[in-house]
Amino acid sequence: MPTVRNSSAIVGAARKAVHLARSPAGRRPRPLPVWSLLMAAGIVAASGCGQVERGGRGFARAVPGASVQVTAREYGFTPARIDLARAGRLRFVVRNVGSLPHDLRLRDERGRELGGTPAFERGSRTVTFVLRPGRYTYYCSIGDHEQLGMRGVLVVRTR
Ligand SMILES: [Cu+2]
Repeated sequence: MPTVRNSSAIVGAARKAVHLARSPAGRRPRPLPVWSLLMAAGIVAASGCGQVERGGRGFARAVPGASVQVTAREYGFTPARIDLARAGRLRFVVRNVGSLPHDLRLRDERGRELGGTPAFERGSRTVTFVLRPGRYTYYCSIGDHEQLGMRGVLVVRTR
């Protein structure tokens, strides 16, 4: 977490310096290149106080015909794993709680695209799949979001 420590306030009577250090421009961290965000993500996730985390969390069980609520954010889906008891229909209700546009798309284990939601910025979108047994990946197709953690595993059981 970038913080501004104002040592000049302690050292001197330099009121002007204090003012400068406390100005909004001084406080606001500059935009970071992607590599440093990646590095920071690990630290932030460990300290548990950040908005940028890498990867999703949680696990959900569903039965055919059910809806599963999935939240999308930078950068992960929650739950990050879904278990469908057997083949059938599954509806994703995807809520974007992040600050960037996201989508949720699905591919099978051969990498075939099975569709998904459009990219959206606020609120929810739904998408329904009719699924055979197997292992699927749901992911965000925007930019490098998948590599940053927006990926989950859906397993459809045989029985
Ligand atoms: Cu995304």
